[in-house]
Amino acid sequence: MVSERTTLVAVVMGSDSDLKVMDSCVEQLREFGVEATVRILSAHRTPQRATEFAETAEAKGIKIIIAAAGMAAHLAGALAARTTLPVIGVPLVCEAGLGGMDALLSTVQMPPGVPVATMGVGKAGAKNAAILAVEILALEDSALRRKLAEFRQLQEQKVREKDASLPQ
Ligand code: RP5
Repeated sequence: MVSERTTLVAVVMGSDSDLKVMDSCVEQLREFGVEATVRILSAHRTPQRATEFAETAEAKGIKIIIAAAGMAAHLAGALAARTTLPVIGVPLVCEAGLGGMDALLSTVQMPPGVPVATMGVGKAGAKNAAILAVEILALEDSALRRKLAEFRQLQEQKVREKDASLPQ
């Protein structure tokens, strides 16, 4: 993982307890050759640091922020309030929480004017956040567009192989 250097994507999470799920986001980005800045910042526990990060991200060259949190997951929305960079939210399941529904609603139900592109809960959402970030970057990067096409082909091939392996 990369901390605080010029990267196009930042992966921010509310706690180190989120790392075990968000590692799959960072790894998925890496599979496309995209290294991420990774930060632990909390909308509630480190509000000033989170604000400072959002307000300076664009000047540091970051193009997309992926923000993940559990419970009352206000991190993605709080960052989105302080930048016009696209923010992708990943709601996470937390043991002390309500099975992810708490984080999902806290992340997705943004008021009009401040969008957060909210993914599904947990690991699937973490991986999709990475893929969506790559799709956004690919709008201006033909090499990434080719990698996305290959990724889709490989994914299709795997399912076809599983289908073919079933007893007829
Ligand atoms: C959220 O609270 C974090 O994103 C995490 O999912 C949850 C619990 O945090 P810890 O108590 O494990 O630090 O802010």
